[in-house]
Amino acid sequence: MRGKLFIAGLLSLMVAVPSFAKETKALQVQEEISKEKQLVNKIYALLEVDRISEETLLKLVKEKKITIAELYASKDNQICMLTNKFATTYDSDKDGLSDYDEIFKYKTNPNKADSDGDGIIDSDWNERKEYTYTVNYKTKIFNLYDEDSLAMAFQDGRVIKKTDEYSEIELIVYPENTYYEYLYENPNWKADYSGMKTYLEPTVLCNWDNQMREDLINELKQSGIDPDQLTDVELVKQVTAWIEKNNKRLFTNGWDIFLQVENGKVVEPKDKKIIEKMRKAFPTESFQQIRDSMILGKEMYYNKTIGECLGSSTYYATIFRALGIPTRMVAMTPMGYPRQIQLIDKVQQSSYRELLNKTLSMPGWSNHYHTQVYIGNMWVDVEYSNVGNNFANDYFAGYITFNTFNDYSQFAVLANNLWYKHMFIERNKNFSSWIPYELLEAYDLEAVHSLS
Ligand SMILES: [Ca+2]
Ligand SMILES: [Ca+2]
Ligand SMILES: [Ca+2]
Repeated sequence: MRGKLFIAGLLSLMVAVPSFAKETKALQVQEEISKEKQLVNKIYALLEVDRISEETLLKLVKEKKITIAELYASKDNQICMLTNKFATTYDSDKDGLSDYDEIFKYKTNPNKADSDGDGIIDSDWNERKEYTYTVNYKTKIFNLYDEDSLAMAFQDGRVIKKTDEYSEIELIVYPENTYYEYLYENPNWKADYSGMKTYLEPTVLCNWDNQMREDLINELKQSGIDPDQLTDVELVKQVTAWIEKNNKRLFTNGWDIFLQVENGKVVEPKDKKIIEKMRKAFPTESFQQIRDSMILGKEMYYNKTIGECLGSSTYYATIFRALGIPTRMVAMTPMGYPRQIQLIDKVQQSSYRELLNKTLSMPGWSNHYHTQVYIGNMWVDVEYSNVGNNFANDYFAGYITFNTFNDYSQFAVLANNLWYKHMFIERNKNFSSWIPYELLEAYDLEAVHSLS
């Protein structure tokens, strides 16, 4: 698929008015294509069997006949898609960083445990920052995070202090990562992912059923989207665009973050402040109407409405799980708030500082939810119809990814206990404002080496 794109690009260059620069560029493109082709040929020549598979590729890597970096450099959809299955956990040089992360996130050498030869291993917290630009910060948050979720495509995180009431965490953001530069497509996704039941089965909020699945597939087919004919990547791209086009997004005033679940059902809020928030957005509707238009996935689907970020991620998860694409939800929070803006003066790169300025300037308390879908044999962030979003962009730069969950009802308990209490009942003295997060320090670092 990529090969074809490259050839199309080359043809358009060749018919254009010839100039030295264009010829040079065309030559480079041609060289790249032949390098990719040579790698594909090399990989197939090394195979002892006819069929290429995860196992045959991994065997070649283990026998050191080929490297994972070379497998990706082939840019061949099938080879790369199968490589995704093991490269995110396989560590060729045993330095504690996966090959995938070294190639696409840290830009260190995936085949050398100590890339710069200074005696310190690549996985060292500071050493891993030497081959790419990073933004570093320390933030104080409530204990709503999951430590494993702090390491994401564009971020690393570690807890530096934990008390019963709050934690201080240290984050490294890698804005120049190329994690999702190419999304490799799995045509056999339905069978391959069917075992990932945790991320497919209906939950309290993502409450799809067989009838809904049938109706959804019929409706998609009428719009020219046939899930049986598309790869996982194509399906997600087309369905996200379809969702955004066909649903009315509702303003929630943030009451949904504090939703209450009893015996597996979303119940009417009893708290005055939450009712007040809810009524500001929906002055006359019944609770059932409100719940069905912005909280529950199946009901949103039939009502053709969608909530804000939380309702949207629930909706996306409901739709994709019904179709057989494993989906999970992700929670983010800003690193600080407007009165802390002077703390980002230490970020030297002006373009990134401006991005952080936008995040921190947003008044009041803020948070964000999005989804991750399993496509091309890996978890990929989806922000509305932006498939493969890296979040180091002009809106989410400075947001911390801190938790991943299967259904918001699991997380709502924590939100009610910790956030709500601090914001509305009794302020926790460890925080200097009613906002439940606080920036402590921020600075950036340029790469000191480059892999050439
Ligand atoms: Ca490694
Ligand atoms: Ca390494
Ligand atoms: Ca080193």
